[in-house]
Formats: sequence, C-alpha cells, structure tokens
Amino acid sequence: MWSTAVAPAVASLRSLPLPLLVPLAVSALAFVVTVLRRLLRRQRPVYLLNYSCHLPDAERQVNLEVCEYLGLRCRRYSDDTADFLRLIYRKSGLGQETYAPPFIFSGKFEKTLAFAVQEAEEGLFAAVGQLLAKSDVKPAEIGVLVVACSMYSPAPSLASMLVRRFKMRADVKSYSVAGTGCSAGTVGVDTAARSLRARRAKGGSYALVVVTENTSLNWYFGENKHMLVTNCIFRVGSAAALLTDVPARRADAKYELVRTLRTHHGADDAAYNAAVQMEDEEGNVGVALTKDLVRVAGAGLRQHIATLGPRVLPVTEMLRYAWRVSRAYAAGSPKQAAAEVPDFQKAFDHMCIHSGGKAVIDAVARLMGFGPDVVEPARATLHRFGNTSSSLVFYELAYFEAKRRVRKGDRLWMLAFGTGFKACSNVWRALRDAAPDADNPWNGCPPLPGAAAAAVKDAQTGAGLVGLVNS
Ligand SMILES: *[C@@H]1O[C@H](CO)[C@@H](O)[C@H](O)[C@H]1NC(C)=O
Ligand SMILES: *[C@@H]1O[C@H](CO)[C@@H](O)[C@H](O)[C@H]1NC(C)=O
Ligand SMILES: CC(=O)N[C@H]1CO[C@H](CO)[C@@H](O)[C@@H]1O
Repeated sequence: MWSTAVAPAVASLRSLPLPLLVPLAVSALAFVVTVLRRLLRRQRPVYLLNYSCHLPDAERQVNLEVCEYLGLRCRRYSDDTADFLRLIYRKSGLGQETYAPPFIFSGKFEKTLAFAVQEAEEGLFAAVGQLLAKSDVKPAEIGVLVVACSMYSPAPSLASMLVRRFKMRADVKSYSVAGTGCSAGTVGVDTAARSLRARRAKGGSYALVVVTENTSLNWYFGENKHMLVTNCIFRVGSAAALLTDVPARRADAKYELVRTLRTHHGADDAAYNAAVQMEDEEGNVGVALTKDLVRVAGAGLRQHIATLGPRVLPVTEMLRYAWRVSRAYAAGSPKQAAAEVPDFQKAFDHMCIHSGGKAVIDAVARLMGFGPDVVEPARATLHRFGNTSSSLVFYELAYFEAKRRVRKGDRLWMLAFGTGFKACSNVWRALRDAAPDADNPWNGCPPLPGAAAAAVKDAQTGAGLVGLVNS
C-alpha cells in the first residue's frame, strides 16, 4: 500500500536531473535537521545584559598630521617608508579622529612592558568599572571571567589583574583568550556562554567578557611593507560585556544569544600563513599581512556560512537558494552555481561585520552580495575608531544603537575573522528597542561627514589596503 503510493513519487524524482536533485535533497535534509535540533535541544537562554565600549581621552585623538609628526619623530623610518605609511593611511579608510596608544605620545620610542600594562589597565578598568556599575552587578556575583586579548599575554594574566582590582570571588572561572587576532571578542562571547551553560549554577550566574588589544607592543619599527600596514590601522579600543543566565534578568537584558558558531581553517597552509607575527630581516617583530589575506578570508567565510546558513536562514530562502544553484547548473555554468550565496539579509536585520581593514570589508560585501548600506556601519566604525581588533564588533553594535536602528525582536549577526585562520559568529535577538545610552561611544560624533560615502567611493575605485602592499 505504502509502496504503491511512494513508487510513482520516487520515479518522478528519479526523472529530475541530478544537479537539481542534490540541492533539493540537501535543503530538505537541512530543514529536518534544524527542526530536530530545535526540538531536542532547549538550552538555558543566555542574555547580554549590557556592555560598554571604552572611549579614550580626547587628547589621545590623532589625525594624519599628528600621526605623521609623532610617528616620524622616532627617526627610525626612511623617507621611502614614511611615504608608504602616508599612502596606506590615506587609503586605509581611517578618519581623522582615531585614538593612538599612550606610548606614541611619550616621545620615548621604546616598546616597554610598563607602557603595555598602563594601556591595558586604562582601557580594561575603565570599561569594566563602568559596566558593573550600570548593570547593577557586584564583582562578587561574577562566576565566569573571559579576557580576550590577541597579542598581549602578560604574567600574571590580564584576567588576574581584573580579579585583583575588582576583588572577585576565589572560585571565579577565568579564561584568557589569546592569539586569535580580531575574532577574540566573538570567541570570548562563545566561551563565556558555554561556560555559563556548563556550570548550570543554581539560579544562574554572570559572565564578564572583556575584549582589548595591546597596541603598544605591537608597534613595528622596521621597513618591511607587509608588516608596516598594521601600524597605520591599529588603534586603541576595548570593550566589556556582561552575559547572564539568571532567568529574572531577562527583563533587564538587551539581547539574547541565539547561537554561536566557530570555524577553524588553520589546516590549510595559505589560511594559516595569511597573517602571522614574525621578525623581519633586522629582527623587528611585527604582524605581516600577505596578499592572500583577502582570498583566504573569502574562502573561510564561504565555509563558515555553509555551516551557519541552514541553522539561521528561513526555509523559503534555502529553497530559493537551491533553485538559483540548480538553475545555474542547468544553464551549464558550474562557476556561477558555486558563486551563489543565500541572501543572509533574510536571516538577519543587522550585521556587525568585523571591520579590521577596508579590503576585508570589501571582500565580505562582494562575496555575500551586500550593498553599501549593509556594510556602512563597518566602514563608519573603521573610519571613526580604526582597527581596534577584537572589540570592533561592540563599537559597531553601539553604532546601531546610537542610530536607533535596533527594534525589539530584530536579529543581529556579529561576524569576526581572526588569525589562524578562523571565523566566528554570534547571533543575537534584541529584547528591546535600542535607545542611545549615555555612554555610547558614538555620542557627540558629528553625523559622519560623508565618511561612509567617501569610503564607498574608494571601494569602487578598488583602492584596497592589502592590494596596495603588493603593488
Ligand atoms: C587588525 O588588527 C589585528 C591585530 O589585532 C590584526 O591581526 C589584523 O590583521 C588587522 N586587520 C587588518 C585587516 O589589518
Ligand atoms: C545599559 O547601560 C546604559 C548606561 O550606559 C543604561 O542607560 C541602560 O539603561 C542600560 N540598559 C539596560 C538594558 O540595562
Ligand atoms: C610581553 C608581551 O608578550 N607583549 C606583547 C604585546 O604585544 C606585542 C605584539 O605582538 C608582542 O610582541 C609582545 O610580545
């Protein structure tokens, strides 16, 4: 009986061409898996209670002229190198208001640990102090502490500095995330949420995520062009976020963490070597960005969204995607079929794309088919704050809030890339309409004097940052 009903259906399916059948079967399977997963796994919700981004003192602000003056005062760069630095700066997408690290102003061009500690303390303590005060959480209530800082890992750790300063509990679980490049912030959120869920503390607990970077010791004094780029775009910034699984705090929270995803592409040599810390011929340490960075970011992103897509996209968009792919196959262009990507704007209302460099933003926009308006926040953040590394995504989140774009129920995607090469996503759902907070770092910013517009124009002329290094 059953077989008589099914046989014609199977027969008609068989008659479909294979290129049509495969995407169809894949999306059907993805749909079933998604439904099953949702049914089987009711995790304890984790909320983002509040966060804060450190806004350095106005006197730390630098424009091109100040940068030039301060940077060349050390007399370590040749005229050639100085010209190159100027060129990169002009093309970098950075504006005239970014914040430089304290040691640049000191006149002593030594990379000392004392300066690094000063920088770390200033940023960290300020951000954390502010956050705890406004969220009404005492340091003693914090059960999990995650400090994400890619390049600077002193002993005792930054986490220990925080535990000491804020007198946290003896049984606090602390994690230090290092070496992950700009993805450290999103990885930190993932780590904190997992730790909270694993602990299952009675009545819930709090996790503090602190994201910063050590720019002082990152400064590169050599002449290798691959390694000079980071000097021009590295800037000071740090952020702190408070996550909780206390059910009662849902009423106070800003966002709920819907899902996280980390993918690691380090098994591929090109991906591993795209951005590495190394010494040049003279022994100066710096981070070298290779011409492969943009291509690697693209390939990594492709794999990343292949995993993320079925978990976040509505079924209709998956089907539409399957249709587009099969149509391209049918038209005899497998290349076109491979270049198709689902429309992630169907899954998310807002996107905080890691804006470590203009070339990376351009690559993401091209690959995902995002228009200028979707990547505008990424460009604006790069323009205003520079590459502050892992904390950038929080400055971008603040941008959406400052512009009151977030509405209750909106879905928001944070996407960051890191050395390794890895990609990490955090997906949030807004629990309330955004209102500009008193300490939003974008407060008082003039309404971007055509910054985004200029950046878009530059992007169209194709003046990519990494492209320049190799020309
Ligand atoms: C931004 O800064 C980080 C270091 O924190 C570096 O690893 C990354 O390569 C930079 N991004 C770009 C595109 O230069
Ligand atoms: C987050 O902090 C700001 C202060 O910066 C405060 O005005 C706001 O009410 C807080 N939001 C929530 C949801 O607690
Ligand atoms: C002491 C220490 O490890 N400091 C690090 C701060 O960041 C720079 C950038 O990589 C490192 O070179 C330093 O080693």
